Amino acid sequence: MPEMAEESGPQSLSSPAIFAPPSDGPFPRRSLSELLAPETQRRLAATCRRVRRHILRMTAAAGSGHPGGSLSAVEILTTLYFGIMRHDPRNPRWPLRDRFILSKGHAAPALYAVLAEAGYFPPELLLTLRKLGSPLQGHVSYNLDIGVEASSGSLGHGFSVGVGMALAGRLDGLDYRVYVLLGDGELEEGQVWEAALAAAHYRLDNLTAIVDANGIQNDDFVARTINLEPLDGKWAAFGWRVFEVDGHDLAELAAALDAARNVRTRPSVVIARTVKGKGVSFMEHNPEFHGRAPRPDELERALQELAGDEP
Ligand SMILES: Cc1ncc(C[n+]2csc(CCOP(=O)(O)OP(=O)(O)O)c2C)c(N)n1
Ligand SMILES: [Mg+2]
Repeated sequence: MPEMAEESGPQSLSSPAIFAPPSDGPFPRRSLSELLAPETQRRLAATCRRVRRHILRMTAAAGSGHPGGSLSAVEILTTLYFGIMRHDPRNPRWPLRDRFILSKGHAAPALYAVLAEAGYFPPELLLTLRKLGSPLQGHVSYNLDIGVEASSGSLGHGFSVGVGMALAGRLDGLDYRVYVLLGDGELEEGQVWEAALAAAHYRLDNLTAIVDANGIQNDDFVARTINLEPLDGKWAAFGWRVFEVDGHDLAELAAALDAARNVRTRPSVVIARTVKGKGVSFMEHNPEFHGRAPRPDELERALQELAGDEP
C-alpha cells in the first residue's frame, strides 16, 4: 500500500515534500570532471574489486548462479550507481530517483553486490543469495526496499518495462532518467526491437540502454548463435544515438554515460564491449561460467587474483 501511494497519482504529485531532493543525497548525478578526477576513479576501481569478490563469494555460497555475466557488468553498474545516477539508499521510493533495470536479470549477483556497497542493505545479506526466504532471488524480483526496480529474468521484458517508466516520467513531469542493462544474447529477443522502435518513436531522451556486449550467451558465442554485428548500425537505424566503449574502462564509461544524459529528442544506447568472466583468468571468455558457480578451490584461486589493498 505505501508503494502505491508514493509511486503515482495526482495526490502524490501535489506534495512538494515528497519530491524535494534529500538535502545532501549521498548519490547525486556527478559531473564528468568529478567522475574523471583521479581520486574518484581510484575509488570506483576499488569498489569494482570488492563487487567482484562479492559476486564470487555469493555464487560459491549458493552453489549456483551466473558469475560470468555478473563479472562483465561490474564497471557498468559501479559507474551508474556511484557516479551517474541520482539516488538515495535511505529513500528507495524517492520519486525523483533515477531508475536502473537489470533486463539481463540472471546477473542478479552483480546488482545485489553494488546495491549492498551503496548501502541499500547490509553486505552480510549477500551470502543469502538464492536461499529460501531471502529477498535475493536468483533472478531479480521487484522489491524497492532493497533497491530492485523491476522483476526480470525472462530475457527481453525488462527493456520494455524501462520504456514504460521513461514514458511515465514524461507524463508525470518528473525529470528522472531510466537506465536499462541488456545482454548481447538478450538482443536476439524480438521484444527488444519492439521496445527500441517505441522508444525512438516517442523520442524518449530520458532513456539510456546499455548493452553488455561480452560476446557470449548461454553456453556458446553470440556470433555463432545469431550474429548481431554491426550492432552500432542496427541501433542507429532504429533511431537511437549510439556510443561504443570499452565496458571495463571506467573513464570511457563515465564519458559515454555523461554524454548520453545530454542527448535530446531521442534515446541513447551505450554498447559496452566487455569480457565475460572479467577479472578471473579461468572464467574470462569461458562460456562454462555463464551459469556455474565456482567450487571452493576455484573461489580461493579467484579471490587471490582479485586481492587488493582495500577491505
Ligand atoms: C526469454 C528467455 N529465454 C531464454 C532464457 C535462458 N537464458 C538465460 S541467460 C541466457 C543467455 C543470455 O545471454 P546474454 O544476454 O548475452 O547474457 P550475459 O552474457 O550478459 O550473461 C539465456 C538464453 C531466458 N532467461 N529468458
Ligand atoms: Mg552475453
